[in-house]
Amino acid sequence: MPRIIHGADFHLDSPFTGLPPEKARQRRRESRELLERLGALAGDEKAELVLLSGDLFDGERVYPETVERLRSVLGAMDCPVFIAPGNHDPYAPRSPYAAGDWPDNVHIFRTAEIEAVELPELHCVVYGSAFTGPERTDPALAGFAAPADGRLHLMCLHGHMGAAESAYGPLTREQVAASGLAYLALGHIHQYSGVNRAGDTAWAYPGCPEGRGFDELGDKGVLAGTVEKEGAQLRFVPLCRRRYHIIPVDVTGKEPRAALEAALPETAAEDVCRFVLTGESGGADLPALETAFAPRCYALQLRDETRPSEDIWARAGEDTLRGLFLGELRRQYDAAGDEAERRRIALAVRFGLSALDGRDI
Ligand SMILES: [Mn+2]
Repeated sequence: MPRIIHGADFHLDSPFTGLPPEKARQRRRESRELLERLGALAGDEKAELVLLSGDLFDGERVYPETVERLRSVLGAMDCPVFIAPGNHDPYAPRSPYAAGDWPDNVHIFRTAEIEAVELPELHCVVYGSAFTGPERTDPALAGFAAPADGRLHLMCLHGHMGAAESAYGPLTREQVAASGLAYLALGHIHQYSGVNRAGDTAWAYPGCPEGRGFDELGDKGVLAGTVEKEGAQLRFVPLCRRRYHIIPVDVTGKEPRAALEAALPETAAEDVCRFVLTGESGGADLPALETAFAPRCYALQLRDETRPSEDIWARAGEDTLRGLFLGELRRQYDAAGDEAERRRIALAVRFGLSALDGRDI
């Protein structure tokens, strides 16, 4: 019943293009610090096996100090470590995996063909295979079946579960169910999948341990726990330095500033927050909100997706320039084909009314 840690998709040296350059640099630095947190976790958990399922690097651009740090953190772990390269860090003659000296306890799978490594002290066999280029369309698990020999059979793999036609390591539930594995440690999907079962085989994606954009939200981390033939007792352990949040804020009948204040996450100062104003409003002053809340968040985005409150149209019937303007835009608003167009028209109403009132827009 080995104690394991399963991680994947570190994407070290990601460019963090969604942030200002200085913050992007800081985020790259911080994402390397993830490795120290992983090393500490392996110690705390007394891990007997660490499975890393690919995409540890983000692509061609890998800084030498990042590789050095990965080597030294993994080498300091008191247990075998397995790496199954993925589509962003394929095993190739020029990849960091092929260069320099990797510590003795680190095993890197190098071929598309499945390799087995026996760990007699754990009564266990760890299998794995590698992407050797940015795509792989061969079904790695097709025809694979670990023997029912009383040992615990685990596999570390980068691949796309439930996608028979994927260009990123197609895997089907049927193949997993027929694998004879106790646990299939997957990488590729950046969202934690929960621990699932196909037949007698447990499988999971831990997701990436650090969000890099608004498509990678909330807590991110790795899995830790034990694996036995009867199943995997793994828990999600957050390891991320910062989180991305998309926070809808309904401002109907509220003062936007107070509504935002109430919706501010506890960890906002550490996190990247996007507030999306929804509901009905007479128009929120985004620059003022930005000034008020930017210092409260590590990074802040504001989106106004509110619709005009009913009273904004109140004078649409008037026989004045304002009445004509509102009447025409109300007609367009009601005929609009989608939400984006309605938002555009709502914005035009606000600008128009401000101009008619001589207010600053
Ligand atoms: Mn990935």
